[in-house]
Amino acid sequence: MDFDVVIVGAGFSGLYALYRMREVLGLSARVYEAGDGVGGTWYWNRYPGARCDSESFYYSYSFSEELQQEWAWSTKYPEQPEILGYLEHVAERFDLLRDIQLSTRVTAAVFQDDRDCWEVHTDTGDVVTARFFISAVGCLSAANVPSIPGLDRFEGEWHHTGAWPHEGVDFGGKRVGLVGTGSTGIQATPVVAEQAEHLYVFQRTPNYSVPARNHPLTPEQLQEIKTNYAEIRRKCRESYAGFPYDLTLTSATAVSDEERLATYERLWAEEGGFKFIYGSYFDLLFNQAANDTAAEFIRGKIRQIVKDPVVAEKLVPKDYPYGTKRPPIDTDYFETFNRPNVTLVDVRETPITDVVPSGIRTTDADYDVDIIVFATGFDAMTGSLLKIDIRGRDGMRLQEKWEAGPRTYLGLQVAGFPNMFTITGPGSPAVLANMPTAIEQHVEWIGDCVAHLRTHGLTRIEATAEAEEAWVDHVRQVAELTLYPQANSWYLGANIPGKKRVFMPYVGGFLPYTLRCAEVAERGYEGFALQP
Ligand code: NA7
Repeated sequence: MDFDVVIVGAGFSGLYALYRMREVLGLSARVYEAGDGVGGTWYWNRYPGARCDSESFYYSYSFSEELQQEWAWSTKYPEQPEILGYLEHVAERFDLLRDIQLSTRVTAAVFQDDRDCWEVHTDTGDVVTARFFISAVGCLSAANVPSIPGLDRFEGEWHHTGAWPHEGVDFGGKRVGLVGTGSTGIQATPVVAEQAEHLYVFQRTPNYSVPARNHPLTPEQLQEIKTNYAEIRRKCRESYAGFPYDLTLTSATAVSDEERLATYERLWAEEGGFKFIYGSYFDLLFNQAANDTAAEFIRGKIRQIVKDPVVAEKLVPKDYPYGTKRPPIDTDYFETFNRPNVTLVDVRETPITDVVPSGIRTTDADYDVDIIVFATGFDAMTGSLLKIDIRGRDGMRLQEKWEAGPRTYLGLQVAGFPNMFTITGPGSPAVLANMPTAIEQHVEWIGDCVAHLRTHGLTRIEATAEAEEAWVDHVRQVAELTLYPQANSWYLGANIPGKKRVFMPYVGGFLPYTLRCAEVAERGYEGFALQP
Protein backbone atom coordinates (compact mmCIF):
# COMPACT_ATOMS: atom_id res chain seq x y z
CA MET A 1 0.00 0.00 0.00
CA ASP A 2 1.34 3.44 -0.93
CA PHE A 3 -0.22 5.42 1.95
CA ASP A 4 -2.26 4.93 5.06
CA VAL A 5 -4.50 7.80 4.05
CA VAL A 6 -5.33 9.76 0.91
CA ILE A 7 -7.07 13.08 1.47
CA VAL A 8 -8.79 15.06 -1.29
CA GLY A 9 -8.55 18.83 -0.88
CA ALA A 10 -6.21 21.22 0.94
CA GLY A 11 -8.63 23.72 2.43
CA PHE A 12 -9.48 24.10 6.11
CA SER A 13 -10.44 20.42 6.43
CA GLY A 14 -7.74 18.83 4.29
CA LEU A 15 -4.93 20.71 6.02
CA TYR A 16 -6.10 19.75 9.48
CA ALA A 17 -6.78 16.16 8.42
CA LEU A 18 -3.22 15.90 7.14
CA TYR A 19 -1.82 17.37 10.35
CA ARG A 20 -3.90 15.02 12.49
CA MET A 21 -3.11 11.89 10.51
CA ARG A 22 0.60 12.57 10.21
CA GLU A 23 1.58 14.44 13.37
CA VAL A 24 -0.82 12.96 15.89
CA LEU A 25 -1.30 9.43 14.54
CA GLY A 26 2.03 9.02 12.77
CA LEU A 27 0.41 7.80 9.55
CA SER A 28 1.63 8.26 6.01
CA ALA A 29 -0.68 10.57 4.12
CA ARG A 30 -0.97 12.23 0.73
CA VAL A 31 -3.20 15.18 -0.04
CA TYR A 32 -4.29 15.87 -3.62
CA GLU A 33 -5.39 19.42 -4.36
CA ALA A 34 -6.72 20.69 -7.70
CA GLY A 35 -5.56 24.29 -7.12
CA ASP A 36 -1.95 25.33 -7.46
CA GLY A 37 -1.99 26.47 -3.85
CA VAL A 38 -3.61 25.49 -0.56
CA GLY A 39 -6.70 27.23 0.85
CA GLY A 40 -9.70 25.52 -0.77
CA THR A 41 -12.68 27.91 -0.72
CA TRP A 42 -10.32 30.74 0.19
CA TYR A 43 -8.07 29.91 -2.74
CA TRP A 44 -10.85 29.99 -5.35
CA ASN A 45 -13.17 32.76 -4.11
CA ARG A 46 -11.17 35.91 -4.92
CA TYR A 47 -14.06 38.08 -6.09
CA PRO A 48 -14.19 41.73 -4.98
CA GLY A 49 -15.54 42.03 -1.45
CA ALA A 50 -14.86 38.36 -0.59
CA ARG A 51 -14.55 38.06 3.14
CA CYS A 52 -15.63 35.80 5.94
CA ASP A 53 -19.09 36.22 7.43
CA SER A 54 -17.92 34.69 10.71
CA GLU A 55 -15.66 36.59 13.05
CA SER A 56 -11.98 35.89 12.57
CA PHE A 57 -11.23 34.91 16.13
CA TYR A 58 -13.49 31.88 16.01
CA TYR A 59 -13.33 31.25 12.24
CA SER A 60 -9.89 29.75 12.76
CA TYR A 61 -8.21 26.60 14.07
CA SER A 62 -8.15 25.85 17.77
CA PHE A 63 -5.95 22.76 17.66
CA SER A 64 -2.68 24.60 18.29
CA GLU A 65 -2.36 27.00 21.21
CA GLU A 66 0.86 28.39 19.69
CA LEU A 67 -0.88 29.08 16.39
CA GLN A 68 -3.81 30.92 17.94
CA GLN A 69 -1.48 32.96 20.15
CA GLU A 70 0.93 33.98 17.40
CA TRP A 71 -1.55 34.81 14.62
CA ALA A 72 -2.96 38.36 14.65
CA TRP A 73 -6.20 39.02 12.77
CA SER A 74 -6.52 42.55 11.41
CA THR A 75 -10.29 42.91 11.53
CA LYS A 76 -13.48 41.38 12.83
CA TYR A 77 -14.27 39.98 9.36
CA PRO A 78 -11.05 39.51 7.40
CA GLU A 79 -10.88 39.70 3.64
CA GLN A 80 -10.13 36.66 1.50
CA PRO A 81 -6.37 37.40 1.06
CA GLU A 82 -5.87 37.44 4.83
CA ILE A 83 -7.67 34.12 5.36
CA LEU A 84 -5.75 32.58 2.48
CA GLY A 85 -2.55 33.93 4.06
CA TYR A 86 -3.53 32.29 7.35
CA LEU A 87 -4.04 28.90 5.69
CA GLU A 88 -0.75 29.24 3.80
CA HIS A 89 0.92 30.04 7.10
CA VAL A 90 -0.62 26.94 8.70
CA ALA A 91 0.63 24.78 5.81
CA GLU A 92 4.12 26.18 6.21
CA ARG A 93 4.24 26.29 9.98
CA PHE A 94 3.33 22.62 10.33
CA ASP A 95 5.41 21.59 7.32
CA LEU A 96 2.35 20.23 5.54
CA LEU A 97 3.34 21.10 1.99
CA ARG A 98 5.68 18.14 1.58
CA ASP A 99 2.70 15.79 1.63
CA ILE A 100 0.42 17.87 -0.57
CA GLN A 101 0.44 17.36 -4.32
CA LEU A 102 -0.93 20.57 -5.86
CA SER A 103 -2.44 21.03 -9.33
CA THR A 104 -3.77 17.50 -9.17
CA ARG A 105 -7.44 16.58 -9.34
CA VAL A 106 -8.66 13.23 -8.07
CA THR A 107 -10.78 11.75 -10.84
CA ALA A 108 -11.71 8.34 -9.44
CA ALA A 109 -11.49 6.23 -6.30
CA VAL A 110 -12.24 2.52 -6.33
CA PHE A 111 -12.51 0.34 -3.24
CA GLN A 112 -10.41 -2.82 -3.39
CA ASP A 113 -12.49 -5.46 -1.65
CA ASP A 114 -9.75 -8.05 -1.35
CA ARG A 115 -7.24 -5.66 0.23
CA ASP A 116 -9.45 -3.30 2.26
CA CYS A 117 -8.03 -0.24 0.59
CA TRP A 118 -8.81 2.44 -1.97
CA GLU A 119 -7.20 2.86 -5.37
CA VAL A 120 -7.11 6.55 -6.18
CA HIS A 121 -6.67 7.97 -9.70
CA THR A 122 -5.72 11.54 -10.58
CA ASP A 123 -5.79 13.67 -13.71
CA THR A 124 -1.99 13.71 -13.71
CA GLY A 125 -1.94 9.94 -14.17
CA ASP A 126 -1.11 8.94 -10.60
CA VAL A 127 -2.66 5.72 -9.35
CA VAL A 128 -2.04 5.11 -5.65
CA THR A 129 -3.50 2.92 -2.94
CA ALA A 130 -4.39 3.86 0.63
CA ARG A 131 -6.20 2.16 3.48
CA PHE A 132 -8.42 5.20 4.07
CA PHE A 133 -9.92 7.67 1.62
CA ILE A 134 -10.92 10.99 3.17
CA SER A 135 -12.97 13.58 1.33
CA ALA A 136 -12.08 17.14 2.32
CA VAL A 137 -13.55 18.59 -0.88
CA GLY A 138 -15.62 21.28 0.84
CA CYS A 139 -19.35 21.93 0.85
CA LEU A 140 -19.33 24.92 -1.48
CA SER A 141 -16.75 24.23 -4.17
CA ALA A 142 -18.52 23.04 -7.31
CA ALA A 143 -19.39 26.34 -9.04
CA ASN A 144 -22.88 26.63 -10.51
CA VAL A 145 -22.85 28.55 -13.79
CA PRO A 146 -26.46 28.66 -14.99
CA SER A 147 -26.96 27.32 -18.48
CA ILE A 148 -28.31 30.46 -20.09
CA PRO A 149 -28.61 30.20 -23.88
CA GLY A 150 -26.16 32.36 -25.80
CA LEU A 151 -23.45 32.67 -23.13
CA ASP A 152 -20.92 31.27 -25.60
CA ARG A 153 -21.67 34.17 -27.97
CA PHE A 154 -21.16 36.90 -25.34
CA GLU A 155 -18.55 39.36 -26.59
CA GLY A 156 -17.49 40.63 -23.18
CA GLU A 157 -15.85 38.66 -20.36
CA TRP A 158 -17.69 36.62 -17.74
CA HIS A 159 -16.58 35.01 -14.49
CA HIS A 160 -18.07 32.92 -11.72
CA THR A 161 -17.19 34.30 -8.29
CA GLY A 162 -16.02 30.87 -7.13
CA ALA A 163 -13.40 30.62 -9.90
CA TRP A 164 -12.21 34.20 -9.94
CA PRO A 165 -9.12 35.14 -12.03
CA HIS A 166 -6.00 35.47 -9.90
CA GLU A 167 -4.99 38.65 -11.67
CA GLY A 168 -8.33 40.26 -10.72
CA VAL A 169 -10.88 41.95 -12.96
CA ASP A 170 -10.74 45.64 -13.84
CA PHE A 171 -14.25 47.09 -13.60
CA GLY A 172 -13.10 50.69 -14.19
CA GLY A 173 -15.34 52.40 -16.77
CA LYS A 174 -17.17 49.13 -17.46
CA ARG A 175 -20.84 48.20 -17.51
CA VAL A 176 -21.28 45.17 -15.33
CA GLY A 177 -24.11 42.65 -14.94
CA LEU A 178 -24.05 40.76 -11.64
CA VAL A 179 -26.35 37.76 -11.43
CA GLY A 180 -27.27 36.43 -7.99
CA THR A 181 -27.97 38.01 -4.62
CA GLY A 182 -26.90 35.34 -2.13
CA SER A 183 -24.10 35.99 0.37
CA THR A 184 -21.58 36.36 -2.46
CA GLY A 185 -23.58 38.78 -4.61
CA ILE A 186 -24.34 40.80 -1.49
CA GLN A 187 -20.63 41.06 -0.61
CA ALA A 188 -19.59 41.89 -4.18
CA THR A 189 -22.31 44.43 -5.11
CA PRO A 190 -21.10 47.44 -3.05
CA VAL A 191 -17.46 46.92 -4.08
CA VAL A 192 -18.18 46.48 -7.81
CA ALA A 193 -20.57 49.46 -7.73
CA GLU A 194 -17.74 51.70 -6.55
CA GLN A 195 -15.54 50.72 -9.46
CA ALA A 196 -17.90 50.16 -12.39
CA GLU A 197 -19.42 52.77 -14.67
CA HIS A 198 -22.76 51.05 -14.20
CA LEU A 199 -23.82 47.96 -12.31
CA TYR A 200 -26.98 45.97 -13.09
CA VAL A 201 -27.86 43.57 -10.27
CA PHE A 202 -30.03 40.69 -11.52
CA GLN A 203 -31.99 39.47 -8.51
CA ARG A 204 -34.14 36.34 -8.50
CA THR A 205 -34.82 36.18 -4.75
CA PRO A 206 -34.38 39.10 -2.36
CA ASN A 207 -32.46 38.38 0.83
CA TYR A 208 -32.61 39.30 4.50
CA SER A 209 -29.16 40.80 4.97
CA VAL A 210 -27.88 42.21 8.25
CA PRO A 211 -24.99 44.70 8.48
CA ALA A 212 -21.64 43.19 9.41
CA ARG A 213 -20.41 46.17 11.43
CA ASN A 214 -16.89 45.27 10.50
CA HIS A 215 -14.02 47.08 12.21
CA PRO A 216 -10.29 46.71 12.74
CA LEU A 217 -9.29 44.80 15.87
CA THR A 218 -7.28 46.96 18.26
CA PRO A 219 -4.23 45.47 20.04
CA GLU A 220 -6.32 45.48 23.26
CA GLN A 221 -9.20 43.58 21.61
CA LEU A 222 -6.77 41.07 20.15
CA GLN A 223 -5.13 40.56 23.51
CA GLU A 224 -8.47 40.02 25.17
CA ILE A 225 -9.40 37.41 22.56
CA LYS A 226 -6.09 35.61 23.01
CA THR A 227 -6.42 35.59 26.77
CA ASN A 228 -9.92 34.16 26.51
CA TYR A 229 -9.38 31.62 23.77
CA ALA A 230 -10.08 28.58 25.94
CA GLU A 231 -13.47 29.97 26.89
CA ILE A 232 -14.30 31.10 23.34
CA ARG A 233 -13.56 27.65 21.92
CA ARG A 234 -15.52 25.95 24.68
CA LYS A 235 -18.53 28.12 23.92
CA CYS A 236 -18.25 27.27 20.22
CA ARG A 237 -18.10 23.55 20.90
CA GLU A 238 -21.01 23.63 23.32
CA SER A 239 -23.34 25.75 21.22
CA TYR A 240 -26.19 25.10 18.79
CA ALA A 241 -24.29 26.34 15.73
CA GLY A 242 -20.61 26.50 16.64
CA PHE A 243 -20.66 30.21 17.49
CA PRO A 244 -19.53 31.60 20.87
CA TYR A 245 -22.72 33.62 21.32
CA ASP A 246 -25.18 33.56 24.19
CA LEU A 247 -28.67 32.71 22.97
CA THR A 248 -31.61 34.06 24.92
CA LEU A 249 -33.56 31.02 26.03
CA THR A 250 -36.76 33.00 25.71
CA SER A 251 -39.12 32.94 22.77
CA ALA A 252 -39.12 36.09 20.66
CA THR A 253 -42.88 36.06 21.21
CA ALA A 254 -42.64 35.93 25.01
CA VAL A 255 -41.19 39.41 25.51
CA SER A 256 -42.84 42.80 25.08
CA ASP A 257 -42.70 44.52 21.69
CA GLU A 258 -40.50 47.26 23.20
CA GLU A 259 -38.00 44.80 24.64
CA ARG A 260 -37.79 42.78 21.44
CA LEU A 261 -37.37 45.89 19.32
CA ALA A 262 -34.62 47.15 21.61
CA THR A 263 -32.83 43.79 21.25
CA TYR A 264 -33.08 43.80 17.46
CA GLU A 265 -32.00 47.45 17.28
CA ARG A 266 -28.94 46.75 19.41
CA LEU A 267 -28.00 43.67 17.38
CA TRP A 268 -28.51 45.53 14.09
CA ALA A 269 -26.80 48.79 15.01
CA GLU A 270 -24.03 47.75 17.39
CA GLU A 271 -23.24 44.07 17.06
CA GLY A 272 -24.12 43.17 13.46
CA GLY A 273 -23.50 39.88 11.70
CA PHE A 274 -24.58 36.40 12.79
CA LYS A 275 -25.30 37.60 16.31
CA PHE A 276 -28.60 38.82 14.94
CA ILE A 277 -29.70 35.25 14.36
CA TYR A 278 -27.47 33.15 16.62
CA GLY A 279 -27.22 35.57 19.52
CA SER A 280 -30.86 36.61 19.86
CA TYR A 281 -33.97 34.50 20.52
CA PHE A 282 -33.55 30.74 20.36
CA ASP A 283 -36.74 30.03 18.41
CA LEU A 284 -36.31 32.16 15.29
CA LEU A 285 -35.80 29.08 13.12
CA PHE A 286 -38.45 26.93 14.76
CA ASN A 287 -41.43 29.17 15.40
CA GLN A 288 -43.11 31.07 12.57
CA ALA A 289 -44.46 33.81 14.85
CA ALA A 290 -41.00 34.35 16.36
CA ASN A 291 -39.42 34.41 12.93
CA ASP A 292 -41.98 36.94 11.70
CA THR A 293 -40.80 39.43 14.32
CA ALA A 294 -37.20 39.33 13.03
CA ALA A 295 -38.23 39.19 9.37
CA GLU A 296 -40.51 42.20 9.78
CA PHE A 297 -37.78 44.14 11.58
CA ILE A 298 -35.36 43.57 8.68
CA ARG A 299 -38.03 44.42 6.09
CA GLY A 300 -38.56 47.72 7.91
CA LYS A 301 -34.82 48.45 7.80
CA ILE A 302 -34.66 47.79 4.04
CA ARG A 303 -37.59 50.16 3.44
CA GLN A 304 -35.85 52.81 5.58
CA ILE A 305 -32.48 52.51 3.85
CA VAL A 306 -33.51 52.30 0.18
CA LYS A 307 -34.83 55.66 -0.95
CA ASP A 308 -36.80 54.61 -4.03
CA PRO A 309 -39.87 52.81 -2.64
CA VAL A 310 -40.33 50.71 -5.78
CA VAL A 311 -36.73 49.45 -5.59
CA ALA A 312 -37.05 48.95 -1.83
CA GLU A 313 -40.14 46.80 -2.27
CA LYS A 314 -38.32 44.57 -4.78
CA LEU A 315 -35.47 44.14 -2.26
CA VAL A 316 -37.79 43.10 0.55
CA PRO A 317 -38.04 39.32 1.00
CA LYS A 318 -41.61 38.21 1.47
CA ASP A 319 -42.07 34.56 0.66
CA TYR A 320 -39.73 32.65 2.99
CA PRO A 321 -38.80 32.94 6.67
CA TYR A 322 -35.67 34.79 7.78
CA GLY A 323 -32.61 32.55 8.10
CA THR A 324 -34.01 29.62 6.12
CA LYS A 325 -31.70 30.57 3.27
CA ARG A 326 -28.15 31.16 4.53
CA PRO A 327 -28.42 34.61 6.16
CA PRO A 328 -26.04 37.06 4.45
CA ILE A 329 -23.99 39.72 6.19
CA ASP A 330 -23.21 42.96 4.39
CA THR A 331 -21.43 46.27 4.34
CA ASP A 332 -23.62 48.89 2.64
CA TYR A 333 -25.52 46.44 0.44
CA PHE A 334 -28.94 48.07 0.57
CA GLU A 335 -27.35 51.56 0.58
CA THR A 336 -25.73 50.70 -2.77
CA PHE A 337 -29.14 50.77 -4.47
CA ASN A 338 -29.31 54.51 -3.73
CA ARG A 339 -26.34 55.09 -6.08
CA PRO A 340 -27.15 56.55 -9.49
CA ASN A 341 -24.90 53.98 -11.22
CA VAL A 342 -26.75 50.92 -9.84
CA THR A 343 -29.91 49.36 -11.28
CA LEU A 344 -31.83 46.47 -9.74
CA VAL A 345 -33.36 44.07 -12.26
CA ASP A 346 -35.98 41.78 -10.79
CA VAL A 347 -35.62 38.59 -12.82
CA ARG A 348 -38.49 36.92 -11.09
CA GLU A 349 -40.73 39.57 -12.66
CA THR A 350 -38.85 39.66 -15.95
CA PRO A 351 -36.72 36.50 -16.26
CA ILE A 352 -33.41 36.31 -18.11
CA THR A 353 -34.13 34.65 -21.45
CA ASP A 354 -30.63 34.59 -22.94
CA VAL A 355 -27.25 36.19 -23.19
CA VAL A 356 -26.76 38.15 -26.40
CA PRO A 357 -23.36 39.25 -27.76
CA SER A 358 -23.81 42.68 -26.14
CA GLY A 359 -25.22 41.65 -22.79
CA ILE A 360 -28.13 40.11 -20.89
CA ARG A 361 -31.65 39.90 -22.30
CA THR A 362 -34.71 39.60 -20.10
CA THR A 363 -38.34 39.25 -21.15
CA ASP A 364 -38.51 43.02 -20.79
CA ALA A 365 -35.26 44.57 -22.04
CA ASP A 366 -31.68 44.14 -23.23
CA TYR A 367 -28.97 45.21 -20.76
CA ASP A 368 -25.70 45.98 -22.53
CA VAL A 369 -22.74 44.99 -20.39
CA ASP A 370 -18.99 44.48 -20.78
CA ILE A 371 -18.60 42.01 -17.91
CA ILE A 372 -20.97 39.43 -16.42
CA VAL A 373 -20.35 38.26 -12.86
CA PHE A 374 -22.10 35.04 -11.93
CA ALA A 375 -22.62 35.04 -8.17
CA THR A 376 -24.88 32.06 -8.67
CA GLY A 377 -23.56 29.77 -6.00
CA PHE A 378 -22.58 26.13 -5.91
CA ASP A 379 -23.82 22.61 -6.34
CA ALA A 380 -23.56 22.51 -2.57
CA MET A 381 -22.63 19.66 -0.25
CA THR A 382 -22.62 16.90 -2.85
CA GLY A 383 -21.38 18.50 -6.11
CA SER A 384 -17.64 18.26 -5.53
CA LEU A 385 -17.73 14.71 -4.24
CA LEU A 386 -19.93 13.47 -7.06
CA LYS A 387 -17.52 14.89 -9.64
CA ILE A 388 -15.20 12.08 -8.57
CA ASP A 389 -16.07 8.63 -9.90
CA ILE A 390 -16.28 6.87 -6.52
CA ARG A 391 -16.94 3.15 -6.51
CA GLY A 392 -17.42 1.31 -3.27
CA ARG A 393 -17.97 -2.31 -2.41
CA ASP A 394 -19.30 -4.52 -5.23
CA GLY A 395 -18.72 -1.77 -7.77
CA MET A 396 -21.43 0.45 -6.26
CA ARG A 397 -21.20 3.99 -7.66
CA LEU A 398 -21.72 6.90 -5.29
CA GLN A 399 -23.50 8.84 -8.07
CA GLU A 400 -26.08 6.05 -8.27
CA LYS A 401 -26.39 5.56 -4.54
CA TRP A 402 -27.09 9.29 -4.08
CA GLU A 403 -29.37 9.68 -7.08
CA ALA A 404 -32.37 10.34 -4.83
CA GLY A 405 -30.32 12.55 -2.49
CA PRO A 406 -27.29 11.99 -0.27
CA ARG A 407 -27.42 9.23 2.34
CA THR A 408 -24.85 9.03 5.11
CA TYR A 409 -24.41 7.90 8.68
CA LEU A 410 -23.63 10.99 10.78
CA GLY A 411 -22.37 12.75 7.65
CA LEU A 412 -19.18 10.77 8.19
CA GLN A 413 -19.59 7.56 6.23
CA VAL A 414 -21.71 5.96 3.51
CA ALA A 415 -22.92 2.36 3.67
CA GLY A 416 -21.27 0.39 0.88
CA PHE A 417 -18.16 2.58 0.92
CA PRO A 418 -15.86 1.09 3.57
CA ASN A 419 -12.89 3.11 4.85
CA MET A 420 -14.16 6.28 3.18
CA PHE A 421 -14.85 9.31 5.39
CA THR A 422 -16.50 12.60 4.44
CA ILE A 423 -15.43 15.67 6.42
CA THR A 424 -18.53 17.85 6.95
CA GLY A 425 -20.52 15.58 4.67
CA PRO A 426 -24.27 15.85 4.08
CA GLY A 427 -26.12 14.73 7.19
CA SER A 428 -23.71 16.61 9.49
CA PRO A 429 -24.30 20.12 10.89
CA ALA A 430 -21.43 21.39 8.67
CA VAL A 431 -22.73 24.42 6.78
CA LEU A 432 -25.17 25.32 9.55
CA ALA A 433 -22.32 25.57 12.00
CA ASN A 434 -19.15 27.60 12.22
CA MET A 435 -17.12 25.63 9.68
CA PRO A 436 -13.71 25.39 11.42
CA THR A 437 -15.40 24.18 14.61
CA ALA A 438 -17.35 21.58 12.63
CA ILE A 439 -14.26 20.56 10.69
CA GLU A 440 -12.10 20.08 13.77
CA GLN A 441 -14.75 17.88 15.40
CA HIS A 442 -15.00 15.70 12.28
CA VAL A 443 -11.27 15.37 11.74
CA GLU A 444 -10.73 14.46 15.39
CA TRP A 445 -13.52 11.89 15.35
CA ILE A 446 -12.12 10.32 12.17
CA GLY A 447 -8.60 10.35 13.63
CA ASP A 448 -9.77 8.64 16.81
CA CYS A 449 -11.66 6.08 14.74
CA VAL A 450 -8.60 5.26 12.64
CA ALA A 451 -6.49 4.99 15.81
CA HIS A 452 -9.07 2.61 17.30
CA LEU A 453 -8.94 0.38 14.22
CA ARG A 454 -5.15 0.24 14.31
CA THR A 455 -5.01 -0.49 18.02
CA HIS A 456 -7.40 -3.39 17.55
CA GLY A 457 -5.78 -4.73 14.39
CA LEU A 458 -8.85 -3.91 12.27
CA THR A 459 -8.57 -2.92 8.62
CA ARG A 460 -12.12 -2.12 7.65
CA ILE A 461 -14.97 0.03 8.89
CA GLU A 462 -18.28 0.55 7.15
CA ALA A 463 -21.52 2.19 8.24
CA THR A 464 -24.31 -0.37 8.32
CA ALA A 465 -27.31 0.14 6.05
CA GLU A 466 -29.61 0.16 9.12
CA ALA A 467 -27.65 2.88 10.92
CA GLU A 468 -27.54 4.95 7.75
CA GLU A 469 -31.28 4.56 7.19
CA ALA A 470 -32.05 5.59 10.76
CA TRP A 471 -29.76 8.64 10.52
CA VAL A 472 -31.21 9.77 7.18
CA ASP A 473 -34.70 9.53 8.72
CA HIS A 474 -33.60 11.45 11.80
CA VAL A 475 -32.01 14.23 9.71
CA ARG A 476 -35.25 14.56 7.73
CA GLN A 477 -37.50 14.50 10.79
CA VAL A 478 -35.50 17.15 12.60
CA ALA A 479 -35.52 19.41 9.53
CA GLU A 480 -39.31 19.05 9.33
CA LEU A 481 -39.58 20.44 12.86
CA THR A 482 -38.01 23.70 11.67
CA LEU A 483 -38.87 26.44 9.21
CA TYR A 484 -35.89 25.57 6.96
CA PRO A 485 -37.74 23.47 4.36
CA GLN A 486 -39.94 26.46 3.51
CA ALA A 487 -37.21 28.18 1.49
CA ASN A 488 -35.81 27.25 -1.90
CA SER A 489 -32.28 27.08 -0.59
CA TRP A 490 -29.08 25.31 -1.53
CA TYR A 491 -29.47 23.41 1.77
CA LEU A 492 -32.27 21.61 -0.10
CA GLY A 493 -30.51 21.46 -3.45
CA ALA A 494 -33.23 23.75 -4.81
CA ASN A 495 -30.74 26.02 -6.62
CA ILE A 496 -29.60 23.31 -9.04
CA PRO A 497 -32.09 22.42 -11.77
CA GLY A 498 -32.94 18.71 -11.56
CA LYS A 499 -31.25 18.15 -8.19
CA LYS A 500 -33.36 16.02 -5.87
CA ARG A 501 -34.86 18.14 -3.07
CA VAL A 502 -33.50 16.68 0.16
CA PHE A 503 -32.62 18.78 3.20
CA MET A 504 -28.92 17.95 3.47
CA PRO A 505 -27.45 19.45 6.65
CA TYR A 506 -28.31 18.24 10.16
CA VAL A 507 -30.27 20.92 12.03
CA GLY A 508 -30.49 19.15 15.38
CA GLY A 509 -27.71 21.34 16.74
CA PHE A 510 -23.93 21.13 16.86
CA LEU A 511 -23.63 20.09 20.52
CA PRO A 512 -26.27 17.31 20.37
CA TYR A 513 -24.61 16.09 17.18
CA THR A 514 -21.14 15.95 18.71
CA LEU A 515 -22.48 14.16 21.78
CA ARG A 516 -24.09 11.57 19.49
CA CYS A 517 -20.81 11.08 17.61
CA ALA A 518 -18.93 10.64 20.89
CA GLU A 519 -21.52 8.16 22.16
CA VAL A 520 -21.26 6.12 18.94
CA ALA A 521 -17.49 5.89 19.42
CA GLU A 522 -17.75 5.05 23.12
CA ARG A 523 -20.09 2.19 22.30
CA GLY A 524 -17.44 0.61 20.10
CA TYR A 525 -18.53 2.44 16.93
CA GLU A 526 -22.17 1.59 17.14
CA GLY A 527 -23.80 1.44 13.71
CA PHE A 528 -20.53 0.58 11.98
CA ALA A 529 -19.30 -2.87 10.97
CA LEU A 530 -15.64 -3.32 11.95
CA GLN A 531 -13.59 -6.13 10.46
CA PRO A 532 -10.05 -7.46 10.74
P1 NA7 B 1 -26.14 31.22 -3.17
O1 NA7 B 1 -26.43 31.53 -1.77
O2 NA7 B 1 -26.58 29.91 -3.72
O3 NA7 B 1 -26.77 32.39 -4.04
C1 NA7 B 1 -26.83 32.31 -5.44
C2 NA7 B 1 -27.65 33.42 -5.97
O4 NA7 B 1 -27.73 33.27 -7.39
C3 NA7 B 1 -29.09 33.40 -5.46
O5 NA7 B 1 -29.53 34.73 -5.34
C4 NA7 B 1 -29.82 32.69 -6.58
O6 NA7 B 1 -31.19 32.95 -6.65
C5 NA7 B 1 -29.10 33.24 -7.78
N1 NA7 B 1 -29.22 32.40 -8.96
C6 NA7 B 1 -28.81 31.11 -9.10
N2 NA7 B 1 -29.08 30.68 -10.34
C7 NA7 B 1 -29.67 31.72 -10.98
C8 NA7 B 1 -30.19 31.89 -12.29
N3 NA7 B 1 -30.17 30.90 -13.17
N4 NA7 B 1 -30.72 33.09 -12.62
C9 NA7 B 1 -30.76 34.09 -11.70
N5 NA7 B 1 -30.29 33.99 -10.46
C10 NA7 B 1 -29.74 32.82 -10.11
O7 NA7 B 1 -24.58 31.32 -3.48
P2 NA7 B 1 -23.50 32.32 -2.86
O8 NA7 B 1 -22.24 32.12 -3.62
O9 NA7 B 1 -24.04 33.66 -2.72
O10 NA7 B 1 -23.29 31.77 -1.41
C11 NA7 B 1 -22.95 30.42 -1.20
C12 NA7 B 1 -22.46 30.24 0.19
O11 NA7 B 1 -21.10 30.62 0.30
C13 NA7 B 1 -23.12 31.07 1.23
O12 NA7 B 1 -24.40 30.62 1.56
C14 NA7 B 1 -22.14 31.03 2.35
O13 NA7 B 1 -22.28 29.83 3.08
C15 NA7 B 1 -20.82 31.05 1.64
P3 NA7 B 1 -32.23 32.05 -5.80
O14 NA7 B 1 -32.07 32.49 -4.38
O15 NA7 B 1 -31.84 30.61 -6.01
O16 NA7 B 1 -33.55 32.37 -6.39
